[in-house]
Amino acid sequence: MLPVGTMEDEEGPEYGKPDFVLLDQLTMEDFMKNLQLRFEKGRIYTYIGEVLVSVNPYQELPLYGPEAIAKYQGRELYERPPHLYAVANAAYKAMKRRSRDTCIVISGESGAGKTEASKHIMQYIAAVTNPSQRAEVERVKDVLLKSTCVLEAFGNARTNRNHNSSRFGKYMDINFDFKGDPVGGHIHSYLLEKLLRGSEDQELQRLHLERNPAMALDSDEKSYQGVMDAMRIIGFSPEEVESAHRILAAILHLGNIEFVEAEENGPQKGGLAVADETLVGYVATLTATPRDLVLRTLLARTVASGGREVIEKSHTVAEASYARDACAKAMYQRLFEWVVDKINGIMEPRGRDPRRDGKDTVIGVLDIYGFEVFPVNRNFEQFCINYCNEKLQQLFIQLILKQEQEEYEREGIAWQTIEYFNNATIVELVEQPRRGILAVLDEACSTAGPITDRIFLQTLDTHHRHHPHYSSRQLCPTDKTMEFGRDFQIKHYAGDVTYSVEGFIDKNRDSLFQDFKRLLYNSMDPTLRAMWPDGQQDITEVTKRPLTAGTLFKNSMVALVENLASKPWLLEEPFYVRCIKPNEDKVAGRLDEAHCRHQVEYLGLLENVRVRRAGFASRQPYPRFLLRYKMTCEYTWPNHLLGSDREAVGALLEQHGLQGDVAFGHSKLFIRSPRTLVTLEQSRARLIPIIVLLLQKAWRGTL
Ligand code: AD9
Ligand code: MG
Repeated sequence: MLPVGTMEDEEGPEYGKPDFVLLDQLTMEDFMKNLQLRFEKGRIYTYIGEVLVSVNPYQELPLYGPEAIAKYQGRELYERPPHLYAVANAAYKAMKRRSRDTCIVISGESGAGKTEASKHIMQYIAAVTNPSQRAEVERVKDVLLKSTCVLEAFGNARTNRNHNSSRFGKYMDINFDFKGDPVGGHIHSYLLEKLLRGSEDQELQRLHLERNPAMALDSDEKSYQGVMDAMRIIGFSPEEVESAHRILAAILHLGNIEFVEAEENGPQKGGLAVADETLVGYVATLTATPRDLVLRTLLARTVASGGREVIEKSHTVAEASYARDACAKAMYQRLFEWVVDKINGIMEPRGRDPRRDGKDTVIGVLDIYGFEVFPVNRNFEQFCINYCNEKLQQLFIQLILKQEQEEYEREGIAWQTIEYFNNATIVELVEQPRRGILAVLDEACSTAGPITDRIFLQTLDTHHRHHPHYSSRQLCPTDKTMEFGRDFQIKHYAGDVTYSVEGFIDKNRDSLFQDFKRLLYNSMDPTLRAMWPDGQQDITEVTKRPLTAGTLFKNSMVALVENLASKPWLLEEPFYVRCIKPNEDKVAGRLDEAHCRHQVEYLGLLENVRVRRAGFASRQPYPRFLLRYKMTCEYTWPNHLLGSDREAVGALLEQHGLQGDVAFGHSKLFIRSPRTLVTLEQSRARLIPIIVLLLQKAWRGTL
């Protein structure tokens, strides 16, 4: 267990360096030593400039709560020991100061503490806003906090890497008014795995829906009830909560339905039958649909056979099982999306008029599923998760390593280039048009006639036989970790992962027969019906082939990264939390050196420190710098008479004795250490009350 440090503790030398930038020497050994030392003393947070490195303690530490929050409120980043609250506070202040959108990106592998971090950030923001207790703002804050619990109930699962693993990515925008109070929010969700599948009993237990046909609808289980209560408090109507409950139960019973070949001389005359028809009855009741229609939809599908003629085609046992699973998954997905939409509706900023209220600004918090390497179960969803992490790593590289260095060059600042591994080539391998893995997969899915996973794999092999990050048993016959004709491997930035292609095509195609959609659209339950607008379509209507799961996922990732990259924090203040998982066993207080070293390596943290050390904590265009600090210098207040803004900035810094800590770019000032900014900020803070007083006097004098 870790010693329990208190917030009072100063950052003395015995706690190591609070910022890796301050290390005397920068080797992997020094980095790890500092990380370890701090961790052992209960200091799980350390900066790299404004990037926060966080190690999951796997135990409750007294670092959070109102008292701790008060210590960070309104402070500068470096005034207190490193903390998530400091980052939340810095992002919040940056947004208020500039009236511009900002964003906090939380990354790290599965179980590293991303979701917990995002909750602490939300708690901080909720605690420091709305001092005047406006009812509407209180309502929004309440929904923001409570929605997490509801979304987790629907969207998290127990994996062997994390007992509360996010199976959906979440990008949450919080809207603030000009006072800096939250007035609304919006969640973008990236659901990945449709959880309730035949074998995943644990998921069902999580929702306390046991595989028991006699399951009572009014389950009295506490946490399940807690979720339903939270839904009501947030603003779901009792009917909606009831519907959600029924839909979950229906999905469960649906998943239990088994198919058998009917007896030759039975009523089905040798066709397909369900093993236990009571389950069909449950599903029908719970979905408010006709029982015989449910049965028919399970056993056969309608196909248009030219013109307007429609015929019914009986399933085989395998087809029926596949269709049943597809339906259960789709119902779950629609339910989840409906929950998210509903929360978004409730959090939508109300009655706001930009002319009267000014424009809202936004803080985005990104918490997405972390990189995963499992010994088994290396499936399509994991492939998507890991691709997502490649995209985010790419963004990090772009922002922190590449653009930063490019800007120094552009601004004419002397600079020694720092090498780093750029994962762009892996992102390409996955998403490149035509040859990329997703494109080849789509191609395989659109081919008429039987196409096997094996052919898909062969095509990949042909396209990528020379790719340095791609391999398969065919291409590398000696590598026994892969199986012939089944596996391929990607050398991800975070490690090698072997994927089995089994099921890739099915999961990507993700097709659900129109009959199910129609069945659910015709439900008497208005909530369920509303989830299936596409069930309205007639079978004879020419339908476009829906986008594949892989393409939908890729599009959402591209949109996400574009959205993040469009925020103005881009170069000025990237707020990043890099989470590290200390050991594989989820035990408190143990930091496995090799395990962490690997994460430090692939997260590019050492390179991050190097760029940071060689570089500058802050940069600002000259006019903006002057606007903020001109009152701290007699040559620049109220306006300077010097030749250029650049000269004026020079004079100002000289007066403070800070000229040694900066470099003058073509259009921007680069400030090396954050302390310089703190000094300037303090000087400004001292002067503002005096200036306000003077202005008030002057104003009265002229009256
Ligand atoms: V995944 O990619 O969604 O599978 P996360 O989100 O990175 O993963 P999560 O935040 O869920 O991980 O953390 C995993 C567990 O570590 C939590 O359930 C807590 O038990 C534990 N944890 C994480 N952070 C903290 C912390 N700051 N203090 C105490 C923590 N425990
Ligand atoms: Mg998570």
